[in-house]
Amino acid sequence: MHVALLSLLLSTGALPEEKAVLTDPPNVPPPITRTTPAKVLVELEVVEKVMQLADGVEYTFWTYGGTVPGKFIRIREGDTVEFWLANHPNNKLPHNIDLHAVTGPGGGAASTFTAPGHKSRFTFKALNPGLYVYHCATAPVGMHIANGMYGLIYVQPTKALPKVDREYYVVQGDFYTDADFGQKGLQPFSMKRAIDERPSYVVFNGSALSMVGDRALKGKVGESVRLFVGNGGPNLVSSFHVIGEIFDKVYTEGGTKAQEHVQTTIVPAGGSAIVEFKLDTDGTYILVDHSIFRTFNKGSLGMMKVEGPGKKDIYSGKEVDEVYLGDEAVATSLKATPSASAVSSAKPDGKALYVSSCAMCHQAEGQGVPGAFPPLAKSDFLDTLANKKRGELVEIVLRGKTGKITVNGVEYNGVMTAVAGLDDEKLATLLTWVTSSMGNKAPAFTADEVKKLREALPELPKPAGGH
Ligand code: HEC
Ligand SMILES: [Cu+2]
Repeated sequence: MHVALLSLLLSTGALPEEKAVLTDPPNVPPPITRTTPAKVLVELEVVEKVMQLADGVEYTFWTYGGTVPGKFIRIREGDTVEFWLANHPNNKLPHNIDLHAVTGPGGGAASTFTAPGHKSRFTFKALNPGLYVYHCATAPVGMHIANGMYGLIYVQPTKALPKVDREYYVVQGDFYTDADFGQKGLQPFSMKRAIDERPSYVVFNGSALSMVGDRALKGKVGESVRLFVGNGGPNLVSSFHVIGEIFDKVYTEGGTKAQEHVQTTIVPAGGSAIVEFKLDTDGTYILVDHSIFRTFNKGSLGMMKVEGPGKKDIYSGKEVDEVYLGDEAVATSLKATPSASAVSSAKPDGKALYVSSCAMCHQAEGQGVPGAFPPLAKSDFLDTLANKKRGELVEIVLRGKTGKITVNGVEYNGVMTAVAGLDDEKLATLLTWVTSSMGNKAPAFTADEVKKLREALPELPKPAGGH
């Protein structure tokens, strides 16, 4: 660049601009090699979607970028970050982001509060190096985090850590469904279990299957590995351990000082750790939360497959197996995958429609969430609709509802977005179920009736121009 122009840029403080590389778990963006600060553009999109929580178990996750954890963000100490949060128009709820790497109120939460179909921007300067959690902080906060709204942002120190052969991204999270571990089908979130801190699933990278079989992390004998480990919680503290490895170094709590020769490191909810180890010999190494029932009964199990040549002087493998007649020897064997109690519950009926279209807000038993989502169970408001204003009930589902309402003596003022994907037949089945269960009572809906009620709805005003 022309010298005069360069000095002009420097004197006005203009930083070179670049777009951050974002990656899905278990991948980490490449190390940053520049040696001076930059203005970095980060664009993150919130996507609400159904994915596998365990074998045959589905769950409606709320994500940053379509994965749990959300995209890994890598920036450098001293960078200025222009941060965009987009909320996909098909989403049902507003969201925001609190990045623990941000110095400033709420970590960006208030500045990024974004409705579906909108995007927001704020800018921050990364003052402190380290590995930080980010998460949603929209009410009910616990519910947004429990549904998978977290990820890691690494602020690479000005003096970067030594280069390693492989870097991976692993984040633990606890999940709360009504049914216990392994119940097949789409499982709704349970507010009760979340408040009681009684998860049915504790998993790495959003699924009991995220790092097993073909998806196991890979390595080769002789290589060095760095894991960027986080814990989204919302509730549990992780005792992170790799069976068969010793961490040569742990940057505890995601800071910049290292402890050496560590077996198990604590990763607090909303916290992190950077662990490093060398792959000295071959085999399969198992990533676990050493609160071990979580691993064998709730899914917190990942694998790293390390390919040979093995080093017999470091680990021999089994050398002898002969008969021994001592006192009762108790053999225990570790199972490689959590056992799923396969109880099928695929019911293409009103209840299933309720679970997939309404329960994420109104909750599995229709009990609602205080201060956010009104109850549908024994709702006097719903009773009036179902028995006297059936057209309005159809309208609420098809067009959503906002504004102050009183349900069973309690006031709500929230936003229910329109529920998509229901034809007349499905809507009739759904409404029949909602209005005749959960303590409610009303005549059944037929597809014919729903069709008539729908056609009688007043024309929708044309949506206002784009934003
Ligand atoms: C994205 C969250 C969300 C989803 C999904 C949702 N609702 Fe709602 N619902 C709300 C909110 C918030 C209100 C309160 C709106 C207000 O304050 O005006 C509400 C209000 C209602 C009401 C009136 C109040 C009451 O409790 O009786 C009914 C009836 C209702 N919803 C039915 C449903 C049905 C049926 C479905 C599924 C087809 C559904 N909702 C899906 C959030 C949701
Ligand atoms: Cu959110």
